[in-house]
Amino acid sequence: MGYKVAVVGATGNVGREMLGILAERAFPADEVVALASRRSQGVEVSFGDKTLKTKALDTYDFSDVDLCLMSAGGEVSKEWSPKIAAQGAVVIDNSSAWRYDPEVPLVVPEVNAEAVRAMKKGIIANPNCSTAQLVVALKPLHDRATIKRVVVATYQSVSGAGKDGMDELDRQTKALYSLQDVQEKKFPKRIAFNLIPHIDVFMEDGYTKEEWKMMAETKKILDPKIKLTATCVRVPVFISHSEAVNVEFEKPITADEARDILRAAPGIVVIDKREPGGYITPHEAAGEDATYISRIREDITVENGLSFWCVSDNLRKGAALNAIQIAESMVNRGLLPSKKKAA
Ligand code: 11C
Repeated sequence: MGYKVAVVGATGNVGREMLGILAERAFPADEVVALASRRSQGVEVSFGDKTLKTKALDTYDFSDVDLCLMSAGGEVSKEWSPKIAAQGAVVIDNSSAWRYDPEVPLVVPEVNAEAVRAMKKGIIANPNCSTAQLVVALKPLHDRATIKRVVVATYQSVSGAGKDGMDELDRQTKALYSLQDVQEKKFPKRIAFNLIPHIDVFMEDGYTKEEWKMMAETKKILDPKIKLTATCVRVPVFISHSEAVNVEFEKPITADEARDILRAAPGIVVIDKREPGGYITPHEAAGEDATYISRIREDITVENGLSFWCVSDNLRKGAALNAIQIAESMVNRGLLPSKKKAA
């Protein structure tokens, strides 16, 4: 007997991806329901080879739902996650609403799957997409050589900003090719044939919130002692975030050792030939599950340092896939109760 699963935000980029991945990985669900705001009620979404009609979140009865995958933004999550959890469903939330709450585990299964056991509110948080792929890459290196400091520059695709972000890159690119005026709506500057060193709001210290999230979330998921500084940049790529990562370790580690460790680590594919094309690009990572690592080399300016390139599909490992992997890891550990089974 399987689970009843609700996907909230089912018409968005990540919600659609969640439905696709639930079907693709044959998650043990007897029933999957697609939910969204009243505005999207009746919109049809794909679930494997089936089509689901989206129902309205605010009138839905969650009393027989076991698992709720939320991807409807922070405000909706703040209001609805506690209400849904109070009806006995485990909520895995993709927004930033609960990530920094000490009673809410923030989980990337390859790194801290056991953290789900500390769930107190019935809510588990999924990290920001740029953090998820980074901690998958850092974890096995940290276990081996203990990370002191990370310096990361991101190259983040427009799908991180939702469907509106993708539409804006598409619209501006077409406008430029047909010699029309380019209009900026979603992003503060032109994104087509350009890049923007600003994601999310500015904070008082000059970092952006996206940069702050990478620091705070890496500490919570991996190790609070790790120092991290980030520069987050939006680039004219539709899907997959890329990161140039520099790491300083306490203990010595060579590039060859790091390559072997990363090759053996869960969720990682190393593509690292020191020749033209011997590395991964965002275009190739789109639609894939892995976190790809390339360009692994020793940093010649510090004693124990490495630099590498890290790419992953932000809608999959950075969001929908990670949420479903959390649920799967709970199922495998007997930590996701089924209401039907209990009845
Ligand atoms: C972006 N990383 O690329 C963001 C999107 O906190 O879940 C995800 C924001 C978040 O714009």
